[in-house]
Amino acid sequence: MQYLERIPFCKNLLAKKLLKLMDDKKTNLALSADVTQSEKLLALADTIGPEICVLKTHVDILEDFNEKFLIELRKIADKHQFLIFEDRKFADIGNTVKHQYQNGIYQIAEWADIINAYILPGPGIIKGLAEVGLKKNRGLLLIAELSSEGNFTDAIYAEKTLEMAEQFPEFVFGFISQHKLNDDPQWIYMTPGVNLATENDSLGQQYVTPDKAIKENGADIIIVGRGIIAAKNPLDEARKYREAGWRAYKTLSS
Ligand code: S5P
Repeated sequence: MQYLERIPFCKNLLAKKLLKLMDDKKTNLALSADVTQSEKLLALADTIGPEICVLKTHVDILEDFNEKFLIELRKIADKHQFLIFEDRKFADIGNTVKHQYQNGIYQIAEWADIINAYILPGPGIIKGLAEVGLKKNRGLLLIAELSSEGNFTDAIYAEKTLEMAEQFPEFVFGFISQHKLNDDPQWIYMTPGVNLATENDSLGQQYVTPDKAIKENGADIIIVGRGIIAAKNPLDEARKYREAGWRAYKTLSS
């Protein structure tokens, strides 16, 4: 199905917005902007912004995090029309994640459209995050499968994650996964561990190509980090991934 055809099936409002902007901008590329300086992150967001549907952050790796940075990032996101995904991977009980989401130094709920979480603590984690995020029209991705070697996210774990998502479709709108879990058009699958040039790193990361992620494994959005940000010319590289991702989607949906 094409992105626009899936919109009526989504119960989460942000998912509708995301599918619409992917179609408008003609991109299914997410940039993982894993840098440690805020100026560098802002420069990447501004340069690569026109190429992407989502910018993924790890805000806790910034050495110079400050409020001005957040205001600037939000401005750039609005200018280039992409969503911000803070890859916080929440994993605690409901009451704790609620605070981690809305309080502390980062106040993630104030600026991140998308967050993600593990189901390990049970449904309370989703309820806690939803108490904060639903009224702000945010969305949650559940981590169903990891890309790294030796991980514990087997088929049973992924199936349990899907079952949990089905209980909270107003807030959960998809998965971080390596494979599509079923054909329900409301779920958006985001796949990290994508690289055109290499198959792994020295710390267990495992990569597939955009083509494999989308055509064989059913990803909707490819998440690319070092494949773009470590390149000599990140913008040129981002365009390559964008083109590869879009071509794969078009082949499948036409
Ligand atoms: O299974 C996963 C889940 C995530 S969110 N594997 C991952 O690599 N990630 C994240 O995607 C990881 O935290 C990093 O930010 C990004 C991959 O970066 P790359 O440089 O390896 O492309």
